[in-house]
Amino acid sequence: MSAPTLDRPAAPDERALQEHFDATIAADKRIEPRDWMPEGYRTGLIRQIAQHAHSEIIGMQPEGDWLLAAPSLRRKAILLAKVQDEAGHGMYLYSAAETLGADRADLTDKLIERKQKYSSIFNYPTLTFADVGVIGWLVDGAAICNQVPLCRSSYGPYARAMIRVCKEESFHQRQGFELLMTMMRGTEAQRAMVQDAVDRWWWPSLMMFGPPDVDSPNSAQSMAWGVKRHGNDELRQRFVDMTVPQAAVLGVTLPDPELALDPATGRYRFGPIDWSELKAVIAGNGPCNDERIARRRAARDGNAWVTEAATVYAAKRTQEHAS
Ligand code: BYC
Repeated sequence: MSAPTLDRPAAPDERALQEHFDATIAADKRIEPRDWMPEGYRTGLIRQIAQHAHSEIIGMQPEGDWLLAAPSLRRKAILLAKVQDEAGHGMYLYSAAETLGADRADLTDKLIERKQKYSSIFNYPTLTFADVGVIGWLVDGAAICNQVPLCRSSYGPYARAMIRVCKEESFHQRQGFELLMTMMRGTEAQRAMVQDAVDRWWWPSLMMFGPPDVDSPNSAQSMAWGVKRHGNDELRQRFVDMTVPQAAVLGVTLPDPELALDPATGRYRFGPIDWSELKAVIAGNGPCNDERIARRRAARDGNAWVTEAATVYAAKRTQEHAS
């Protein structure tokens, strides 16, 4: 019998690492933070997760605008819980980005300097309380369609964060639907308010899913790596198919004369989307882009002393433990 060797195995070369990564993806297993991963996978994930985290944090603003004007204590408590949930989602997502080596403060700076994006949907104003209901119903509904498949994303921390996020988004969608149903059973003026909000949010909600697949530079690679599980068009279609029957139950009209069930496919055909609007909003020229970023900047700068105090305190505690 030969003596066991004390030599450590040679570090696997880049090709072996790549093969192991490819096999993990092919077997539909998870990549975890300590695993080797191609640089493009890491930076692509940081890009998407940061964009997602920023969307949650900026997404607190349009609904947060109604916290002081909610029509009852019950509505205020529900809205407060929802807005706090969005903050929580942002925190899980920034934590997931940190497992890839990103720095949270740096990501916030990139958002404020407009070097990273957040969802176009949050650049529209919330003009009436019906907008709160429509955001819950349509925007959270779109988020569910988009994010449920992300629970199976190939990157472990992102997929696990999505499980909790999706559970909370389901509550958000139902509270939106319930609010709208209550308003639809109310006065003529309330029904008109709901219809007006639906008219304004419908098309932007469809744009949340991103450009059509043919114009989506990231989709193919992202799907090959199992980060995204479906293309933008398929998820948008799922959202339309889910939402049209719900609109009928609510008694609202979706603002698209071309919306019609295709008997051959059982799916709804819809009219053309104005992609120039999405491009303009992503480029920073939506109705509320400047306001959203200005508020986020004010929050970062105004609260810098808290971060500074916490950092000094943490350093002092570490020093005390070490001595
Ligand atoms: N808005 O190649 P593509 C929420 C960008 S929060 C802005 O298709 P990808 C909620 C895209 O980033 C919901 N930008 O990209 C919170 C890319 O630019 P970069 C947020 C958009 O990544 C509070 C470029 O256009 N959800 O639910 O394959 C209250 C080309 O696009 C948009 C997520 O973030 C857009 N609509 O696909 C209530 C979900 N669309 O990054 C609710 C996670 C595209 O190359 N993210 N862009 O500079 C995703 O699933 C994907 O990132 C997207 C885009 C489907 C959004």
